[in-house]
Amino acid sequence: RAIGSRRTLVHGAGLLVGTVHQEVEQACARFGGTVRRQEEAAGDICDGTFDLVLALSAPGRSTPGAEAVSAGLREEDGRPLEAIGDEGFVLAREGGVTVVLADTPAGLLYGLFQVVRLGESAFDRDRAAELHRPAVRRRMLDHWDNIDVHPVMGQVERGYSGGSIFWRDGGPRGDLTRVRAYARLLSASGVNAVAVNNVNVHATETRLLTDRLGDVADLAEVFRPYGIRVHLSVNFASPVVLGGLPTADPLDEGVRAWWAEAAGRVYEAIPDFGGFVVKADSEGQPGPFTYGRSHADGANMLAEALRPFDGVVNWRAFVYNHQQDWRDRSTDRARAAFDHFAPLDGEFHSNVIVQVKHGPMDFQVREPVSPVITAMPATRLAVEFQVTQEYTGQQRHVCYLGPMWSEVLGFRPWGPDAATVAAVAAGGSADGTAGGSPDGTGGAEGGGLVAVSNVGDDPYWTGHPLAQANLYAFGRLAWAPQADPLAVLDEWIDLTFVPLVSGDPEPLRRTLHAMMDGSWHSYERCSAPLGVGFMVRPGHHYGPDVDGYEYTPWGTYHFADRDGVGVDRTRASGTGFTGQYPQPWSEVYESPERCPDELLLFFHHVPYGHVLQSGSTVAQHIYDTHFAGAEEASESRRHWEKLGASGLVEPMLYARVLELLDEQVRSAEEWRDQINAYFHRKSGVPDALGRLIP
Ligand code: GCW
Repeated sequence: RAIGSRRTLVHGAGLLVGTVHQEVEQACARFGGTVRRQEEAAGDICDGTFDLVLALSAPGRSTPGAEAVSAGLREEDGRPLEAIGDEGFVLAREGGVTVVLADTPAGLLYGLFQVVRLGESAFDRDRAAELHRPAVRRRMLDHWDNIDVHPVMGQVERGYSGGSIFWRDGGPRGDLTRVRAYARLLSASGVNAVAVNNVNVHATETRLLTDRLGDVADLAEVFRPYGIRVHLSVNFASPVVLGGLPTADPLDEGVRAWWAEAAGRVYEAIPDFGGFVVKADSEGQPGPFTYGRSHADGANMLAEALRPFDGVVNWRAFVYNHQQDWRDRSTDRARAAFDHFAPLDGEFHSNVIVQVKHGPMDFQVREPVSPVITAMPATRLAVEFQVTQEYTGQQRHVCYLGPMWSEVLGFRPWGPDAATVAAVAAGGSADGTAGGSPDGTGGAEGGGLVAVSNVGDDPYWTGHPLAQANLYAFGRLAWAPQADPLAVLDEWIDLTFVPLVSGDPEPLRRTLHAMMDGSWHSYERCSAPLGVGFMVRPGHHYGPDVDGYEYTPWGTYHFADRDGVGVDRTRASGTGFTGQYPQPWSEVYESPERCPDELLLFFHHVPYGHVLQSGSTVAQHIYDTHFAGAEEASESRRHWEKLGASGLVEPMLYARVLELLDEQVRSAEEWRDQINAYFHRKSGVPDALGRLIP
């Protein structure tokens, strides 16, 4: 409404400027304002004819009034601002006009969305001028969507929001209206790249590279006006599977020529194609190991095919032995990514991005930061998060993940005065933070942030309506990793709910904060304790099964016995994983006294009576947190019920969330009873408060 009720000028040429114009036009159609489009500069843009001016100031072309807008702004180091930069924008008040100025059309679009976020306050008389730039250049969502419905994984692997929004019945969805709305949603949150198919590339999906390429081009067409580039997950064995070659050996000339030609065809169909995503030699996917080649050989071969077109390869570091002998205590899955990739630092081409999961295991509710992030200063690294809640409640539990990602992004793996994880992902980014090395300088260009999407064809997009906040938070934190995740949540509440509420939105805002602010910690209290991870039902990964993975080949163990629990990953007596960290963390994690409580069982096997830094013992901590976790689920449900009585939320939405909260309460009690009973029986330690443990 803030925009749609005003007089707006959109100034500049190009596809994305057209999108800005269209957005404003649609808002005006609803709220009675006016919009004018001007391709070339004419007259002073701040002369008062308009309330809002969105102007492109391409270098070499002067926009009257533009100098005044950016004149007062300086770079962080005090120099006068010379360029706003790709995707950035200036937001200022000048002569009673709100002005958004950008060097590129994408910047203008992001500026428009910022005005939408601010609402009326974008028109406050004495707003100071602000410069906005994304900290991270590539902000990408990966879809684990299959075209066909997979017999075990369904259509969307680890998807909890219905079917794919891209694919249906073995082909593309004819109607891409929803994809268009999705593109708009992503762009408004700051995302600028999307991979449209699962990293486990099955038979039909392999063909997206060749005879089904047109389907990808159709999607790219829809994403393009929102500044989003499309990427494709490819099958490393494509030359064999699609090309009929006898080998997919990355050093084979025929194979290299095949990929070069395939890449050429992709760019003919999609000139702004982003690049390939590859899961190789992982969980059964083909890869260079088959031919005795390294992951650098494999990634570089694809990088060379993409190089003439400026494409990138997102090569995943999620490589480990999933057929491990559980009796062998020396193999440690946590070590695998580092062991495979750290020795290859410096060998990857500059258009290879090594994509590292944020933790060394697999998107658990609590993990330390992956040491790979510290180990490859000469490699472009991307850090990967999981928006889809595979291990964090599967969009049946409320679990706002913004605080977790924010903690990871702000973590300083080289100690308190050194670079953050965000700086590594950002690299030599627009805001001047360079990562990849302890002092935050001199590292390779950053590879960005990537997350697995939680979106499907569900009417609420994300299954659980409140899980939308995670999608939004990923985009916003990728743009500004230092942002306060609770302020981001507040933005999401404002944009999503407040427009629907007639009357005072405060009770709604308070309720959602009460339910969501601490929900990540609450889920942590419900599930596997003290960083030990897993304890989920094998296969689908929902609900408790303490020993579900204990005697399996997957490498995810807790080693609980009658005396204690946890994985000894020390150098002194365990797998030596702590040695993959630089100082000070290699020392901190090595010591059971100094290791943070929440990661104790990730790094140490300790007796049940071990006293935590909190003063509690391991056994008592397990009981207390699980009683608390279940109670918090009930409390969350009570908050929502109260809101229902107030009539502030629409009945369908209210009912959907209530139904999910019923399940959350049931599931949290199941976790409480199984985890507590298991450790009570194993340890024989009584609960200090004498509560009933089944
Ligand atoms: O977390 C695991 C999931 C797999 C997934 C894999 C990966 C796409 O259980 O379903 O496969 O990670 O990240 O490749």
